[in-house]
Amino acid sequence: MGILNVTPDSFSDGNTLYQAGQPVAEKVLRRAASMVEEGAKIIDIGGESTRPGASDVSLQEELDRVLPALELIQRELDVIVSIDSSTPQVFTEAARLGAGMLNDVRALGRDGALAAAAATGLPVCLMHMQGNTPADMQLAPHYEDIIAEVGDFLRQRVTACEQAGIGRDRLLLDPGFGFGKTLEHNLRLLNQMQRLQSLGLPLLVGTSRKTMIGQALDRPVDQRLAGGLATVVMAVERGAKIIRVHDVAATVDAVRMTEAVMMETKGEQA
Ligand code: 9MG
Repeated sequence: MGILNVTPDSFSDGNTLYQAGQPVAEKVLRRAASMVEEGAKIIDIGGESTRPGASDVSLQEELDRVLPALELIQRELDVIVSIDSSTPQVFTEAARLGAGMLNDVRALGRDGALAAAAATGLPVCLMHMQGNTPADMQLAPHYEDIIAEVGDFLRQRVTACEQAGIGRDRLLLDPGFGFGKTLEHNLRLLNQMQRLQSLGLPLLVGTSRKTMIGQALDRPVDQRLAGGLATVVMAVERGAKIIRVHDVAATVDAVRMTEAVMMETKGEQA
């Protein structure tokens, strides 16, 4: 899954895709096309910054950022478009324009989100975040057993989805690296992520260029690729099925190599 941020304040890839209140069409298309060429099967378009401390975006602004980019990519490229949003009206409009998936860092927790997502008929990724919003999530994250607590939260959200008419066959789960978690929490979460496989749903993971890599290696955001690839290898080995990244080509190689080694082990046992 390649990341396409159409926000003025993306923490990791600058603001090059968005100027003067609207996505810059040629840049959006060029970035999306190059990620597809490099092997991305899904493009995740986001119009709300979810970095720690980011402020809210209005509904109209989010629609103005996301929908033109979605329409353009739908028209020009053969790829599944995921919509990174927590906003019911964005779900509805994006589904109408042909989006293939919803990716919600608030796990459909906003008012009306469960019903709106259910009505789209689309697959949904439910992500764990401690704290209610990106604005407050890093204030004082605390866990007794992070894997158990992330697992409990995701299990509850799956139940809420099922009650709202979103079947398990439409759900993916994400432990939410960096969302209400310290470095130690993120390291423990990655180290023991295989325990989340017991939830019985596909796992999606996003660590690309995140602060956890910067903190562990003391690297600025533009020097986190090697650290990020290490986390990708570990996540795939622990059961991740979709990896959300900025650097698609390098990640595809890392995933393919990891899978080649994993398949060899399976062959030996057969
Ligand atoms: C939007 N967004 C930013 N980070 C993310 C992550 O780790 N997972 C998912 N699903 N979405 C994310």
